Amino acid sequence: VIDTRHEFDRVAGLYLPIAVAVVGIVALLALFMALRYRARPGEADAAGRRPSRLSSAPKTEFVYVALLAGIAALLLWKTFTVEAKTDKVQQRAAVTIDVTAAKWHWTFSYPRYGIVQRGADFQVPTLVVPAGQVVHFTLRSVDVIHAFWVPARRFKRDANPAMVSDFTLVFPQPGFSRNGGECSEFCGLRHAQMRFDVLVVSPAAFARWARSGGRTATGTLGGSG
Ligand SMILES: [Cu+2]
Repeated sequence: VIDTRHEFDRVAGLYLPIAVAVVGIVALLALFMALRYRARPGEADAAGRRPSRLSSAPKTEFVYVALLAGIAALLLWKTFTVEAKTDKVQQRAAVTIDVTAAKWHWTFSYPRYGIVQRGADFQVPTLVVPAGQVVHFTLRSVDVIHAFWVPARRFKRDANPAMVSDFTLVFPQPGFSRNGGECSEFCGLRHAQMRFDVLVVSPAAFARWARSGGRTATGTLGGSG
């Protein structure tokens, strides 16, 4: 099973120190140049000297270009590898959830259990999933482009009216997250209210809830918080 949060955090963990190092090196060099080579009053022309416009250090420059190209290649390779890994739809999902986005609410339906968690304007639905198991999602939109976003999973996917999108996610730990999901593609007036709660429960509790046709109150399922 692929933990999207772990995967994306690892990539971010690679980018961050490199970004900090680049900013630091550039800032220090700029400061050093400004201080070391600043024009001193009367210095240049009085002695008949002009600052040289010729500067070349082919070896240093080659090393530095090769280093930058190497870093860029590494980041691209890591990014695309992780993207490919997390985009791969995993087989043998424990449950399939059909997600429908509309202005401005979400609907989660569990076709195998006949359960529909329907949101409405000003009413946030709950996405209920079993912990530690592969959850298969199909994602569609009935009107404009929305985006399904679960920040805790570091996962975001567009909901496009012209096509159905397939993906799998794993939610490792039981727990309840108020407004744990939201629309991340501006979709009109009440875009900001287009959210959903995320309830991750043990597989046993999920099975109980599913068998009850979703009638078990979600508050009793044991997602803490
Ligand atoms: Cu939206």
